[in-house]
Amino acid sequence: MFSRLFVGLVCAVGIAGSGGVASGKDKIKIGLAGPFSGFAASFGEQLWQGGQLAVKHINAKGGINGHKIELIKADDACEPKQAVAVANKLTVKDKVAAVVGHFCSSSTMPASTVYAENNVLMITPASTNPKVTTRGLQTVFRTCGRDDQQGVVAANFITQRLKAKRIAIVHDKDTYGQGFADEVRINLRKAKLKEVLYEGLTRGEKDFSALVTKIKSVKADTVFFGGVHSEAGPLVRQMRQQGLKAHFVSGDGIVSDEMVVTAGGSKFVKGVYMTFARDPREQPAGKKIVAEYRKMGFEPEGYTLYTYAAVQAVAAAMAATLGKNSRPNGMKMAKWLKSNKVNTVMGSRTWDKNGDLTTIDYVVYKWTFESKNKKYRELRRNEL
Ligand code: ABU
Repeated sequence: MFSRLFVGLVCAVGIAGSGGVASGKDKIKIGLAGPFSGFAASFGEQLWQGGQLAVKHINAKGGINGHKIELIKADDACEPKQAVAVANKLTVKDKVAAVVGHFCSSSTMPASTVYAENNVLMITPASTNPKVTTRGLQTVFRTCGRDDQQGVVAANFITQRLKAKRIAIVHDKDTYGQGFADEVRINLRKAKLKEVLYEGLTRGEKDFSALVTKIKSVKADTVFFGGVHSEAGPLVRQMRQQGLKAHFVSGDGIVSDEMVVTAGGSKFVKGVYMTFARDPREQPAGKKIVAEYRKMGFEPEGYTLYTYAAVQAVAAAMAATLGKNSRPNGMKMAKWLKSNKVNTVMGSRTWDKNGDLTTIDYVVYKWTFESKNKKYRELRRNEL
C-alpha cells in the first residue's frame, strides 16, 4: 500500500525511473539488504564484505559513468516483515537506484514485490527458492542457483553415491529449508527412494534429542536437512553425541564458518556433505580479489563473491542504460541484463527471461578441514 502510494507520487512529479542519481556528480545509492543481526548474521557479513569491496573497486575506477556508488546497509534480520519495512525505506526514503539482497528467500520474496512496484532492480546473491524469480517480477534477478536444481544434485548424490536405503528428511519449516527439502524428496521419490521420516523442526530450538531418538528409531542411514547452520549445527552434534552415525547431508544454508561454531566444534562437522555451486574462489576470474580479501583477514567463503558479482551486474546494467542527467530505471536495467553478459568475479554470467542464471553448476562438498582456508571442498569423482 505504502509503496503503491509512492509509485503514484513518483508519477505525479514526473520522474521517469527509480530514485538515485539525477545529474552532475550525484552519488548513486545502492541498497545492500540482508541479515546483519539474528541467526543468519554470518551470512549478512558475507554479503556486506562482498558488496563493500566491489563498490570500493568500482569507485576506484571512477564509479558508474562518473558517479560514485554509496552503499546503504539495511538489516532485515531474515524477518519477512522487517524485510518489507527495509524495502520501503530503501525505495522511499533512501531512493536507492538498485538493491543487492536479500539473503533469506522468505525475506527476499515480499521485499522484491516492493522493489518491483517501485521499478527498482533487485539482485539477490543467495536466495535460492525457485519462487523468487518465477512470480513474473521483471526486475528481480539472482547470482545464485535454485533449489529445484540443487535438489536434483542432492538426491542423485544420496541415491547413487551414498546408496542410501533409509533416508530421514528434516527441515526448518522455512521457505528455503522446507522448499529445498521438498525438492530433494521429489527427486528421491523419482529414484524410488521413499523417506522413512519427514519432519519439521522449529527454528531457534536447540534441543533436538527427541528428534534424534525418532531418527534412530526409524533406522535412518542418511539424514537430509533443509535449513541453515543455526539448526544444522546443533542437530548434527546431537546425532553424534547420541551415537547416530548416519550420513548428514545439507545444502547451501550451511556454507558458513558458523556451522562449526553452532555444532560446537569441527569434530562434529567433519564428514558432513552439502550441495553448493562450484566454488568461485577457485575460478581464475576471482583470484586477485580472493587474495585481497585474505590480505584483509577475511575469507570470502559462501556468498561473499556472489554479492561482489551482484554489485558488478548492477553497475554494468546501470552504466549501459543510464543516460546523461537521467535516473536509473529498473526495467531498462533488467532488459539489458536479460540480453547481455556481465564479466564478474565468478566468471562471465548471463540471465534468462526470469532473471535466473543460465549457468547451473551445483556440486557436492564435504567438510574435511584440510586447511584454514579450505574447511570444505568439492568431492572428487567416486570419492565419499
Ligand atoms: N539459499 C540459502 C539460504 C538463503 C535462502 O534462500 O533462504
